[in-house]
Amino acid sequence: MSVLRHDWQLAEVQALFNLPFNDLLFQAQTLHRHYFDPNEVQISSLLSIKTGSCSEDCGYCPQSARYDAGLTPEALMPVEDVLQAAQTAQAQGASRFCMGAAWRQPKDRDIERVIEMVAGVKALGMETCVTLGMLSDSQAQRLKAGGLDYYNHNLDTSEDYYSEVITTRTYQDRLDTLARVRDAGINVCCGGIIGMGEDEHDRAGLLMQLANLPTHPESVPINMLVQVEGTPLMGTAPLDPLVFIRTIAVARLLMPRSRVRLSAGRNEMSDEMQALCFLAGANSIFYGEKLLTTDNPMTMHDKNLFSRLGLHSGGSRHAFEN
Ligand code: SAM
Ligand code: DTB
Ligand code: SF4
Repeated sequence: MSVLRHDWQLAEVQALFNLPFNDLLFQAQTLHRHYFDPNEVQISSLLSIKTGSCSEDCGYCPQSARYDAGLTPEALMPVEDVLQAAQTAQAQGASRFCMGAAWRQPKDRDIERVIEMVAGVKALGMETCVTLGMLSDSQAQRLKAGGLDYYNHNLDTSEDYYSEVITTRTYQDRLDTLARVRDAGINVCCGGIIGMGEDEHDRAGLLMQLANLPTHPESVPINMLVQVEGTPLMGTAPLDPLVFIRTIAVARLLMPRSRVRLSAGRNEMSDEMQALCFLAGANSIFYGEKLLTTDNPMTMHDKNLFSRLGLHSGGSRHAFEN
């Protein structure tokens, strides 16, 4: 039906964004059905394994040491506590457990502790994902040897808008880490944040960058900015929900075989907006009452939403639907 392309031009991506809404959603849903069960949504749960005191200046992030978002910093968690949280997430229906650390980059000794966590989570029968910041070649290879399934590292926005949001590392630093993860043979989870004051050309630019990577990321998280008091991006003009839904649809069209994850920001979305995101081709969510530090919808609410939409969670469907 379609070949996977890696040579998208900005004008082509902008033209998709500008299609009549019904045409865009129809195209995205049609392609989605070609590659996926349209009623299956993969469920990941997140845990912050090291919280706050981060040296970076990402303007959206409550974990930066530069902003006072009122959160209590926490050192790297003990392995047993992480495995306890993973078991709880699995019992609630998650098939993948994603562990996030507020680091610019991990130290080699941190990697060893994270690998113990990965081994423990895998032993439960869950897929593993970690997001630890920038990696060296040897750290990426060490994580692969330790059995890691996915590494999350986001481009966050377009190359042009990037320096408005982050100054302590470059776009190229991010592309370099993504290449190291890919070369190590780890699945790539890479996406961005919508609603940071960027314009249409930046949203198209972000998706174009993701689709033009040598291999499409297996997983593409599309986050809607969670505005946190104390961060520079607090007070950004709210995004038109229809623009967010269009972004999901264009991601689906550009990366037809990837899991597009409706990520942060669901707590601020109506059920109807989420339903349109699933129609546009989103087929993964973060599930559980916390993202890393901010609130996510209540689990009962999500179970009820899945039931009302006739969605199921594939492999873990029974646990999720109970
Ligand atoms: N410190 C590591 C890093 O930045 O690569 C890993 C953790 S970091 C919190 C992971 C991602 O969470 C960021 O790249 C960003 O896309 C997303 N994120 C953080 N704060 C957010 C917010 N307030 N709203 C939406 N997404 C956010
Ligand atoms: C991603 O793209 N979104 C997740 C995950 N990858 C690590 C993180 C969202 C964080 C939202 C703000 C918070 O809870 O601190
Ligand atoms: Fe640190 Fe990651 Fe937050 Fe940036 S997004 S401040 S690197 S925790």
